[in-house]
Amino acid sequence: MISFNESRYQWYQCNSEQASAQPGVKLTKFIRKKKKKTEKEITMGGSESTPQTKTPPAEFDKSWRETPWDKKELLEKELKELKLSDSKVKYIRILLAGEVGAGKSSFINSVNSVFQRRITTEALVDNAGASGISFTRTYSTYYIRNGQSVLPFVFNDIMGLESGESRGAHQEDIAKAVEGLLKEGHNFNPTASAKNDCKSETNLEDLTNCLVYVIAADKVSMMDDDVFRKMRYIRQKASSLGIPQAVIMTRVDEVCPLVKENLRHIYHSKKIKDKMQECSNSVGVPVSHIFPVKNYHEEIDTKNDMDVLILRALKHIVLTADDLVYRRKSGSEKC
Ligand SMILES: Nc1nc2c(ncn2[C@@H]2O[C@H](COP(=O)(O)OP(=O)(O)OP(=O)(O)O)[C@@H](O)[C@H]2O)c(=O)[nH]1
Ligand SMILES: [Mg+2]
Repeated sequence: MISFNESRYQWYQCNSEQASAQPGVKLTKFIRKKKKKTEKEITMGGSESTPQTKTPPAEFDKSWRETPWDKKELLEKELKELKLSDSKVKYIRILLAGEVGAGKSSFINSVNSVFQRRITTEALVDNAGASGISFTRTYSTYYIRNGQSVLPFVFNDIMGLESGESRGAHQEDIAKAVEGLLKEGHNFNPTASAKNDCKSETNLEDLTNCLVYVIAADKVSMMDDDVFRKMRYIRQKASSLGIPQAVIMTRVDEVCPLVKENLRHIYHSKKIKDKMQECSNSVGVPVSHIFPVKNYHEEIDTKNDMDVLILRALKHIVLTADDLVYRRKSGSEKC
């Protein structure tokens, strides 16, 4: 049996086509109109038997986070022209960690696709959810091309985390990667940590500047405690080194039909906000550092709204990472 709340949410979902054709102000009007009608039904004892209490709406009237939908070019320009705080640092290194099939490799491809303005698949992707075994097995650095040069930030893709001691990436290996001690090309072995593939000391180029947890919105509720325990272990390591952290919440299209129809509803969707809160509670990263995105996964051309969400997230990540570059530079100057 479905509850009144559920049936009402489904009702909104069913009407999402009508709403999605009219984002922004029109969406607000649409919700208000439907809300009035439903409230009237409640007071008149209309369509449902005798509900006594008002239920909160499934969508927010107003977008709760400003999003520069029409400023893609500006975001892109800011990132392309970014000057790092320390001229000795060539790249900001962004390490992606998360459960198997969360969309880590897809996020790297999506960022690259935004800048190339075409769909790219350098980091190989698989429908890992089906097998439950990580498709990415090697520790690799991905550069983002900008014409003949490369942009000043790179991504490190790693094997996904799984529950169980001898499954998925070893938490110690990821901790080593956070410290910049894991050798490029390391092949992850779930049953043994990477002692032989570790450097004894790190250099400026290899240090991680931002740790990004990639979490799938449609899977966060089902994630095993063991995976969160491993994430917290890595988080402790990163925090002890002062490394900033953020969450990329992928697969938003899989949890909210309104968002699937039109990405501009993302910060109107209560479901998406609930999922962001769930990520925050589970990993410990505040909601202000959580960015919902839809990765390129079935498209054949890039799209403005997908690009804007990806670039907005990336800008936050790169700028907080550059703060660390600045702190490290000022720290070494004082020594
Ligand atoms: N619908 C949807 N599917 C996505 C999204 N992001 C990734 N996927 C799909 O999710 C599956 C897993 O994506 P990957 O990028 O391989 O995930 P991963 O975290 O790199 O996985 P491992 O390397 O196996 O640990 C693929 O089938 C992707 O196409 C998204 O935003 N929306
Ligand atoms: Mg992968």
